[in-house]
Amino acid sequence: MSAVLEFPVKQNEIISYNPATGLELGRVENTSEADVKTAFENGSKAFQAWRKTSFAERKKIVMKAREVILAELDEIARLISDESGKPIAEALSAEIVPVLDLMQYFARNAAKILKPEKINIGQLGLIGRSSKILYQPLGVVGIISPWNFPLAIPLGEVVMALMAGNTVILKPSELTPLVGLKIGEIFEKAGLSENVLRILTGDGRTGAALVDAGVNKIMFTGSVATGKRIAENAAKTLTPVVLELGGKDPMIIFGDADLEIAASAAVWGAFTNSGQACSSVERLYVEETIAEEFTAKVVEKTRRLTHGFGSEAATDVGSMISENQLKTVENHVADFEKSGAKILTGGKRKADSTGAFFEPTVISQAKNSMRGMREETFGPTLPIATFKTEQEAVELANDTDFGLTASVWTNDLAKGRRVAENILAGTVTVNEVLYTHGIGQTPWGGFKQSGYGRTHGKLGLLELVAPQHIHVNRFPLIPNVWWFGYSQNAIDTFKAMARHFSAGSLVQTMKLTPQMLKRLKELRKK
Ligand code: TXE
Repeated sequence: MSAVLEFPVKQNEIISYNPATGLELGRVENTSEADVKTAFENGSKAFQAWRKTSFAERKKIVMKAREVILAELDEIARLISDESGKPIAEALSAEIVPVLDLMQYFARNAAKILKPEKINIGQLGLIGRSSKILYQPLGVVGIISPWNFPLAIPLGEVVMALMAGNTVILKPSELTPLVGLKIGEIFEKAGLSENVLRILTGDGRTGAALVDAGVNKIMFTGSVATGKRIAENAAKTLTPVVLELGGKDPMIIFGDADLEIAASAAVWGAFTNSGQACSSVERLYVEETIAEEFTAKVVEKTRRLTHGFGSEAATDVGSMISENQLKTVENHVADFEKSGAKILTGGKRKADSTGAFFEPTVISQAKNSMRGMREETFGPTLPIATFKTEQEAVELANDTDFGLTASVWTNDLAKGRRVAENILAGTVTVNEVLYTHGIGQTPWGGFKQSGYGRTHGKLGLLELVAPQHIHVNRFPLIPNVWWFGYSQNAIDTFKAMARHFSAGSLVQTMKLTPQMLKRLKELRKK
């Protein structure tokens, strides 16, 4: 790893390393504030033409981009693996497969989801008024993305923003800039002009400049601390933001669950992507009666995992993203030990490794008071605690500042649903774990410190448009009864309206007719 730490970094360039080997993969620009501003101006100009394109034209480009990805499948999977450390298998299963599905879904369905919508305005509709909502594109959308899913997270958001008629500036993580640039290349090959989608590589300063540039929306995925900073800066220009800020996601295992399946799910949910997923299992609560049997299965399955280079086909768990990230995991594990928890397997950096490899680690006797049960670890640890009752399980799960996802395991689906509805998290799965970011059709986002706003699904697409209400009076021949010319008669009319018109019933409204006619006669004289 010394190459990573000792290499001289120039201010205006960023070096991308393979975290498994410490070797340099390439160098990219650390984009300056001035260049961010220019990119924003170009994006704003390009928006004027892009907003007028039809859904069919946008769909054609997105579907072409899918073909480019499919044609370069191996190369793209390898690049993701090299730059992030994750196994090639996961670059395919957790990034490329779901994002290809998201692309076809929004390419085919954005027009339907964003179709102008007529609103039932009740009694006013009977007197010639009509209302509808148009979903207007916002302008330039700024996407600031992390390194843990360097393709799927930004590409999904890029596609949704483009389909909604926006132009986009994407600032990928400084740890995975080459995958970010690849997204630009894919769309360039699909025939999209550079100013409709611009990739600006850079570090946090480039991200901050994008927030300040005047973009019309920021879509951010990353840490709570950076999310708060972005929200604060965006407030100065009233730039709306969507914040996806990670989690401390609980998994609850009831005694009636299939223990073999639940144990496999826990191991995958905690260690896939080396535990660096915002919906990773970060806390596991198992019913006391089965805790011993379940934990033994988890430990056995964890010991069978192949830990190594992501480039090798049989690797289950690859390297972490960086030395910094690994240190957080080391600190949390040390704190677990110090506070009385037991390390059952793993617990240390992989011996003789060239990169940021931390062994998949199972911990028992964890308590909610411990640091590793409260702060996001974002690494390959699975701390296990026990509970006695359903109520206690819910209380333990909700005892956190975060609320991104949670999972409940039981063969009693009524109990599963009941518990799910009592957990404060944006997504709760029953007998499933972690993977729903991969369902592009469903909303993604959190409660509490996990952020606000949604990505994915209809709700995510609606974040990328401005709802515009168009109201029309088709018979502008008579004045409205509530216009000027107030009098006792007007007041009597408004009282009658309060009683009858506002009741939301046609029969009630009809009772108003004589009073209305009296008021209209009065208005005609004024
Ligand atoms: O995140 P940052 P980091 C969590 C996880 C991890 C921690 C730190 O716990 O350990 O965050 O990771 C850009 N204005 N998650 O340091 O700093 C930055 O360049 C504008 C959870 O990587 O939040 C990068 O593109 N932008 C998570 C992006 O923000 C700024 C995924 C994320 O970086 C900026 C990743 C600024 N002032 C980490 N400063 C999830 N929700 O899935 C930085 N950036």
